[in-house]
Amino acid sequence: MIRSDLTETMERLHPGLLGAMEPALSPPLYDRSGRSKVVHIGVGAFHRAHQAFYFDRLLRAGQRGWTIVGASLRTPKSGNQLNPQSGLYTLKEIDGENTKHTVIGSVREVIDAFENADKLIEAIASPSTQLVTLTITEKGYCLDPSKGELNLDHPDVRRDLDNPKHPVSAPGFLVAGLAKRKASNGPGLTILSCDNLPGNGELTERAILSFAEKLDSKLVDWIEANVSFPSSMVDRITPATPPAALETLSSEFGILDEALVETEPFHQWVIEDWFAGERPPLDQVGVQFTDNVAGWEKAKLRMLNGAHSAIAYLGGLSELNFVHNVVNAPPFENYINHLWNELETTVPLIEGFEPANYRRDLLGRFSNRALRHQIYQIAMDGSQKLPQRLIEPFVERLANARQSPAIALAIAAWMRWQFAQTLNGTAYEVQDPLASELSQIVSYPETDAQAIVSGFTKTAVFAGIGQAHVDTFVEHVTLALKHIMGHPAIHTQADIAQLLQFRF
Ligand code: CS2
Repeated sequence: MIRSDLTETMERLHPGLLGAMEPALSPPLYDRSGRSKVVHIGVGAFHRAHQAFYFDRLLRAGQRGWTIVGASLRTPKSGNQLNPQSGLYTLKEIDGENTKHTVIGSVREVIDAFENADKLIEAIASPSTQLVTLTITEKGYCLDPSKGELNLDHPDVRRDLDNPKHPVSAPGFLVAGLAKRKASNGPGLTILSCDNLPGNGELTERAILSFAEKLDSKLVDWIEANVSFPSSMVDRITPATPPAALETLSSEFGILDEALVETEPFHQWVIEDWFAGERPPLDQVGVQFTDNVAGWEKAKLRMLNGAHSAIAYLGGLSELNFVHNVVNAPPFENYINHLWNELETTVPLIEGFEPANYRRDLLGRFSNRALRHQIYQIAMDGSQKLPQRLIEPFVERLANARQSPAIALAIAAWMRWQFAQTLNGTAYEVQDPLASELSQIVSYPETDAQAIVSGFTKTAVFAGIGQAHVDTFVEHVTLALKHIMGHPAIHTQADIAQLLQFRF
């Protein structure tokens, strides 16, 4: 909540302030008018720190039209933050004492698609739209997480297939927009997923085509001929904005910005070079276009996100609360290095990717204490994240006769997380689309680690393991889960060291 005296006394950020704005806020002084070439679904903190930041750079470099019409599918929150500010917001890059402010101008407006579905469908169909970008989180694709295919039994998908003109899901909106674009003989379009899923372009394409197939085979042909789905690797650590950050900005600059986002200085975007619409010249502002994005995706999903999830569950069970607390605890630094030794063997060779430097930089990024990145935020939706981050590398190593105690410990920690109680007995809520199914598994007799692990392996989360490896998987993860379940409360660094001291 923002303090009410601020909302009453401070002037809300709006375009009229830009002309006289302090240079320290780097106001966007370019032309924001005209039709937008980009539609973006999911205008949360990550989009504002990443894609919208790159498009702002492009506009500052003099490229016209690459403004963004945003849309939110579920809640009016981002529209309420951004629309009264005509889409303007401050991006604050922070690391230690260093801070850099930029008022971003690339977002023009946010459509509340829950209330106004037609407006988003029209924006996708509009001939001026060249690119639709997505940050809808892993669960927004309505996939079966183990198969990577559209889950036709997903309640939102079923609802949208019965009601294709009034969708609620992202696949439903995309297909409705494409159907309208086809009906008006619109030009080609690029749909670019920016979520942390491997082969995110291919997954999106398959999901859209299988949705469209249920409605109209001619639409499938049109999509195949006119729409491209490049994969992309996106990276920038961006926590949810704490309310205190709004107060700091108000006291420093005298403006109220309800859409403020704090992020780290680092940013990276690698995009597969496959565009059906006009290609934004993002290479001018640091984006890498490539024919082979898969290697980069794997490297980032396993080394960064895999370590993030391990930090979240093991650190969460130890009540360390923030990522920087976890990596600054010496036993954890040691554990993360073991984890990376294991994960690194599953990352392909990529030109420009130096594992040793990448690991060093990651440790530096994780220890950014100014970011105050809550591990609870990373722990959310684990059922959608674990397969690509930790389970696949574990199984790939098993196939090469390699054991992975550090990965096993992280997977077991995720299972222990479903108990909804830390090792010290503090209760929390597990936020996950499968939370209720998962909570039934941990209500097995609590002492029976093997029954719990076997129960989990029967869920969709673990369906990718394959018959050949399931027994070894259960055996190894059971040992790790027993180790965690037998662990006493955490009071000291020595307790943490003991928790992380796990070998087969
Ligand atoms: C994190 C990511 O919340 C999570 O699951 O691992 O959001 C991570 O911070 C980003 O992928 C960094 O680019």
